[in-house]
This record gives sequence, structure tokens and C-alpha cells, in this order.
Amino acid sequence: MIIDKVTIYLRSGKGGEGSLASTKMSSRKMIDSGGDGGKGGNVILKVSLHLYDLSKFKGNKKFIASSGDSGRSRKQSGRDGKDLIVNVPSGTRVLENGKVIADLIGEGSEFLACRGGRGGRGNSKHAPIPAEGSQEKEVNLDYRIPNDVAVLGLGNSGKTSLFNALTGQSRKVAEYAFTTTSCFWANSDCGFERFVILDTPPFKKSKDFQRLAENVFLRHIFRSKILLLLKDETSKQDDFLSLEKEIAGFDESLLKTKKIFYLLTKVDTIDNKKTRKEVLKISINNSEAIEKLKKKIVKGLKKTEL
Ligand SMILES: Nc1nc2c(ncn2[C@@H]2O[C@H](COP(=O)(O)OP(=O)(O)OP(=O)(O)O)[C@@H](O)[C@H]2O)c(=O)[nH]1
Ligand SMILES: [Mg+2]
Repeated sequence: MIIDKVTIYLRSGKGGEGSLASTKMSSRKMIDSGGDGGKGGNVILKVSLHLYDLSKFKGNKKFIASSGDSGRSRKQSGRDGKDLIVNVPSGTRVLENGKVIADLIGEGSEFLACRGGRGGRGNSKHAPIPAEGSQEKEVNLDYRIPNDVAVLGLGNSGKTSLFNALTGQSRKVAEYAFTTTSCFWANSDCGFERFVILDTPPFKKSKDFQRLAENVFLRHIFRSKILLLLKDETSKQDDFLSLEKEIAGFDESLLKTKKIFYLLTKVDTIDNKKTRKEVLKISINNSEAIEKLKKKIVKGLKKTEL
């Protein structure tokens, strides 16, 4: 199971106090010689490509950077506090009080969540200034897997088989529903083009009041550009309609903002049956059809980039 939501507490370091020291000079005159305090450490959230979900936050939810040291006599400055880098997976949104304050995608992407306090000024600079305090906040991390294409369908409709055929992976496939219980993703190559495909667990049909609780994996398709909706050839129901209803029930904007490909799967098991014009017929045993689908996806992705 991937962990895709956590709440964590962040606090930057306080600035070190400026020193109020005096030093006796050879002329026996006393001069103010207090050094400045060091700056407090920042808390920075930064993408690490080695993380694939938020499970590392299960046991550790508090991140506190160190404070700056106080200044000392003879104009000696205090040491700065160390910045605290908190690594997160690519695709992490940071929310404070329900508002998105950062969306971290891609290598090197980072966000200064809490700024360290400025160090106080010592009296050697004539006008001492008090040190700044720390900043603190509680943030929600919301991980949404970066992907281009999501494979969606009812149980046993052939999602993982298609995912494997498109990516060369060998994820578990079986002839019963709910073989897949969690999202996973992989690259698919088509000539010089590469895109990321997301396989998903099957839809649970939700009762109205349960909508948001069911099919929570749909949160990851907010990032998808293309949705592949799968219908098992043998299904007598209008699965496409059921899927669209569930997606719209989760969030109405999803169907309007994504490109949708309707795919009829396992067509090798039937004779040439008539289908709706816009429905693509697919069989994982037909490599030509798989390549054709890849090309169509690349074309579709290019259009969404315009
Ligand atoms: N003949 C044929 N069988 C297929 C094809 N695609 C999938 N299957 C079979 O259909 C069954 C279900 O395939 P899966 O890929 O596990 O289906 P799924 O939608 O991922 O299932 P869940 O993860 O449980 O929702 C397996 O027995 C597959 O071998 C196909 O194109 N042709
Ligand atoms: Mg599956």
C-alpha cells in the first residue's frame, strides 16, 4: 500500500542572540565588542527521486532545524544553524490550512517551508538588534503520482495486462477481480518518446454518500493527461458509463480536463464484433495493436501540451 497523505510539523531555527560584551583596550578604554548571533537553520522540502511515497513519515513527523549560536565578545559571531532538508517524493503537494503552498515535481525541486530567524546584532555595531524567532507550521503532504496516462476499469477488465504490455513490466495478473490493490507506474517507450503509465486498482461502485471514501486512488489521476477507460469485451453492462459516473462522482472536473480513450479489451476472444466508432479494440496478444495504441497516446500527449 502506498502512503499518500501525512501531516507533519516543521520549525526553523531561532536566530542566535547578539552579544553585549565589552573589552578593555590597551588604552584602558572599554569598547563594546559583542559579536552578532548566527542565523537559524531553514526547513526546506526537497524532491528526492529515491522516494516513491510518504511512508518514511510514518514514524517521524516533527522536523526542527537548529538555532543559531549567540555572538561572543571580541566581535566573534555565533555559528549559523544548519538547514534541515526534508526529502519528499516527486509529485508531493504541500498544503497549509487546506491551501496548496507548493507542488514539488521533478529532480531538484524545493520549497523553503520555514525560514530560519535572523541572528541578533551585537553591540560592537553600536545599535544592537534582537534576534529573530523561529517559524513553525503544520503542513499536509499530499502525494500525487506524476504520470501521463492512467489505466482505469472495473475488476478483471485487463488493466494490468495492458499496463504490462505497454511497459514491459510483469505485474501480477489473474482471472479474478481485485488482483491489483494499489497504484503502480512505469515508463513506456515509443520510439524516442517516453511517457509514464499508471495502473490502478479496480473501481468499487460507490453508494452516493460514500463517494469520496471509495476509489481514493482517483486522486492520482489529477496529474494524468490521458485516461484509458477499459471495458472487458465479455461485459454486458455499459461499463464506460459506470466508469464515467464514478469519476465524475469523485470530481466533476476530471472528465472535462482529460483526454479519454475508450478501449474494449480481450478482443482476441471474440469474432469481429461491432462496437461504437470511438472505441479502440485491444488484445494484449496483438503486438501491432499495442504499438498502435502507444503511437496514439504519444499523439494525444503532444496535443495536450499545445
Ligand atoms: N485473451 C485475453 N485475455 C486477457 C487479455 N487481457 C487480459 N486478459 C486476461 O484477463 C484476466 C484479468 O486480467 P488483469 O490484467 O489481471 O485484469 P485487471 O483489470 O488488472 O484486474 P484487477 O487488477 O483485479 O482489477 C487475466 O486472466 C488476463 O490473462 C487479452 O487481451 N486477451
Ligand atoms: Mg490489475
